[in-house]
Amino acid sequence: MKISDINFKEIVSSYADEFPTYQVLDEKGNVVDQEAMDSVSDELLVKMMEDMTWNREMDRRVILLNRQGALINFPPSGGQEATQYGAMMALDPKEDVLAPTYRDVYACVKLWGVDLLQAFVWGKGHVLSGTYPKAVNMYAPNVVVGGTTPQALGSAIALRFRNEKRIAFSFAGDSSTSQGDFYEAINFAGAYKANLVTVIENNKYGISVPVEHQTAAKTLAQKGVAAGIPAVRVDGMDPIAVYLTVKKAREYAIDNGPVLIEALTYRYGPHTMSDDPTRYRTEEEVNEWRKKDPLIRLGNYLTAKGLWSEEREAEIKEEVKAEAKETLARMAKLEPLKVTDLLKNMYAVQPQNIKEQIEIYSAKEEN
Ligand SMILES: Cc1ncc(C[n+]2csc(CCOP(=O)(O)OP(=O)(O)O)c2C)c(N)n1
Ligand SMILES: [Mg+2]
Repeated sequence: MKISDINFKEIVSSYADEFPTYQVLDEKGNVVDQEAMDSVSDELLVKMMEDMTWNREMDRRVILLNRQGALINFPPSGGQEATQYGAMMALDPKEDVLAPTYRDVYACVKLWGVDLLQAFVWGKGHVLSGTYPKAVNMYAPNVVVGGTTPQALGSAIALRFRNEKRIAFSFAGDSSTSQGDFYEAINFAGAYKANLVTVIENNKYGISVPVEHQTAAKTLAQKGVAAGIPAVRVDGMDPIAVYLTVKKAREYAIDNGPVLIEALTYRYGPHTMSDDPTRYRTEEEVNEWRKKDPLIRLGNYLTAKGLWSEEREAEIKEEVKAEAKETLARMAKLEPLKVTDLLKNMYAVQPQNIKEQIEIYSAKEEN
């Protein structure tokens, strides 16, 4: 090759071409990859539909409860269910270690053994929200942007060293990929062949900042190239495509090392309840994404097969209503949080300064 052959424009555009977007069900619910579809049981698809319906309704209810002041600081996940449920259903909750973000809390309730009460008090910063039984293999949902992948990496390296046949999995927002922590994590993961799978939930925004303002990279998947790890892009509104891609990645990661998956998705609601998305995105854009909705897509497919109905959907909505009501009643019975509760839950082995603080606050709380 000669220096005169160098074409910078071609080089940079070729990166994006490397990453086509995989899909199994198109926006109307038509199968575009029959072989992939045949590998998934009806039973699993119905469960997927039920769980995503649960999430969508719970999301709606929790938004209402926020507006009534019963719950605070909630990051809605409506729109992102295909990515969250597709990915987590491909994991093994008894074996795999999960590092979720704040937006994945409700999927952890449905699929990972977290109590709904823990999700309800999570926004209040209650210690209960981050203290799980040993059987729940997960880190507390992380608010630190870029924080989940380094956490999962630690577990993933340990799993490789011990030659265990399971993985550590992290979700990461698109903004995570603009943080140094994320690059460091995937770089180390590659070097140590860590049993790590990371799904980037690319919902196009970090609060109000669009992806195009965060990076010049045309895809986020291409960030895996520099780490020397395989990366793919998947339609994050297609739960089956996400499920099968993560399943395949999990198998690969156990034998070989890390995989990075960029899922193209969208959040319909605000970033959190204190955000006004109309200030940075148009109604047309939201409506375009709503057309890609995972519930409509999978619902159409399952209805055509006689496996889904409006009655079933209504039943689930009623269940959610009852579950939320019962959990609010449990929440009302919780003792108010004390400073010592926070201090006592900070370390497994308490350092001297924390012990001293516990003593000081215990005395105050007794009065
Ligand atoms: C290290 C760090 N910087 C800034 C913030 C404030 N913050 C909270 S969420 C958020 C945007 C995250 O966007 P993204 O990673 O795309 O996830 P999404 O909210 O879209 O799910 C920011 C900047 C934070 N929590 N942590
Ligand atoms: Mg985002």
